[in-house]
Amino acid sequence: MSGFLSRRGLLSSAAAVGAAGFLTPRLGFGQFADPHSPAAQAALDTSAGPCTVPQLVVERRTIEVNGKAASVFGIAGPNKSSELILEADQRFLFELVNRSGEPTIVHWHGQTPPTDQDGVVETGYEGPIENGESHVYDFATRPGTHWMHSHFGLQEQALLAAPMIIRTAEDLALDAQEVTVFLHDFSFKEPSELLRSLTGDGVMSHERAAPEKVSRPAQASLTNRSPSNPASLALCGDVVLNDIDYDAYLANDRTLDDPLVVRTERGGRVRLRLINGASGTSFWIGLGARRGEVIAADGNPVKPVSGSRFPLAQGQRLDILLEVPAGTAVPVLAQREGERELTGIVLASPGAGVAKIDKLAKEKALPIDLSLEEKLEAVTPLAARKPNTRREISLAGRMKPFTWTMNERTWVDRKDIRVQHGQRVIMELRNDSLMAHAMHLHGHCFQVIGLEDKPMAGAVRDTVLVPALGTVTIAFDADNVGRWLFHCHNLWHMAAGMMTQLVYKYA
Ligand SMILES: [Cu+2]
Repeated sequence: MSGFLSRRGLLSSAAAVGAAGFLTPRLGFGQFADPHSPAAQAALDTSAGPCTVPQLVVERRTIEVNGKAASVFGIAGPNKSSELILEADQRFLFELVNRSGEPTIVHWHGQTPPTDQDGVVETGYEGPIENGESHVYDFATRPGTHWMHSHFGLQEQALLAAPMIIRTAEDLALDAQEVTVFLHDFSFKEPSELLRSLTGDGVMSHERAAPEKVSRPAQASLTNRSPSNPASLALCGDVVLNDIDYDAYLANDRTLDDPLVVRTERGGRVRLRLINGASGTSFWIGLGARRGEVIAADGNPVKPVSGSRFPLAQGQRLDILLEVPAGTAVPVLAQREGERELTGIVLASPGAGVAKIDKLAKEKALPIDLSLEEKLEAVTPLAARKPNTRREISLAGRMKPFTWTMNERTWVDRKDIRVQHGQRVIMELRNDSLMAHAMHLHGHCFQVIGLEDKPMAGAVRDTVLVPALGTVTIAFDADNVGRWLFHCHNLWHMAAGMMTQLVYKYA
């Protein structure tokens, strides 16, 4: 279990240091990869005095949605902002304090910390942080647009999530105004009630019979699948896009009734940091008549790809550079796949008028797809080497009963994916179901090396869309020893079993 000292642990050791209430956070040294880290050094320094580790506080807060008050979670940083921004040379050194009123744990999505600091309970290194207690985290960061969210129960649905931006010197040299757009889906219903609406009686589906696999059409017909190919959509006539009927879609906690309006600076050059923090919704990001350049996917630089409409699955991030001409306002809109609902923000040059934006697009959006993924190319690909092992992962499941599996097993019945330290691992993710899945591997970045039957040297990222009945192949190096979760980032699919564990020890 946890190697971290909880708040209670700190207090119970207070007598030993005789300074209850003003304790230097102490760390379990054996737990940290780098004993020379500032936290480890601070803990060694008995003259350090009052607590100097900054806090991230999980708490409840009230926002307004559709004119009504809504109680949600939040993560407040040292300056009370919910957006955490660190410079690339800063370690992630925080005391995560839980004042939410219930147990929680927070995962650092996009970071590759030592396995016992991943912010999950399922792998057994950490326990839940009880209300009023805390954990201290200390690890080297990975630059880019990332986020942090609860990995406990269904709290992510109630907005226990926030942006985490790690800025590099190159980012600052871009001389672009940075604008973070954090997307979410919102319901006034309790998350447990939403899950019950899917499972029927609230009984988790892993207690049910194994799900069926859908028989896949011939591979040849899959290669031509695209939204611009209507025949391909007919092929997937029974594809399901969305599990939950939400009440609203949020961008930075706001709807288009009262969107965030950002006044542009620096000649209108903007770097959007888009984060899909929604629990069950994939979006199309639209820039209207403007075009932008994708420069990073999941925080990892890609060769620029120009466009005006970009798919963004749950958990994924995109960095987009664009110009906002003087005298204009540019809405940055996110449309729910398969539906008309919109959310977003407005970039407006100084003095430009901002018109009211309809919350419904004129037409329903198509399913999100791999049209952007197939154009992405990593600036820093994986080093060329021969793979050591190749694994096939079947993604399957169905709506009734609501059951989702990896290799025909739910989380509780899982067979761990065991590899060896130092191996180059290839994974072929085959979606044998009629819903898309946004697959997220903890603790690693992988490179997309194949879409359907087409090899490629694609983006390096941590979350990839595997469309209904599609196949995506990824490669990664087993260079971060431990037990790591691998799951669908649709919260409902994860809750209904679609999660497994990657395991390896030091060679
Ligand atoms: Cu899924």
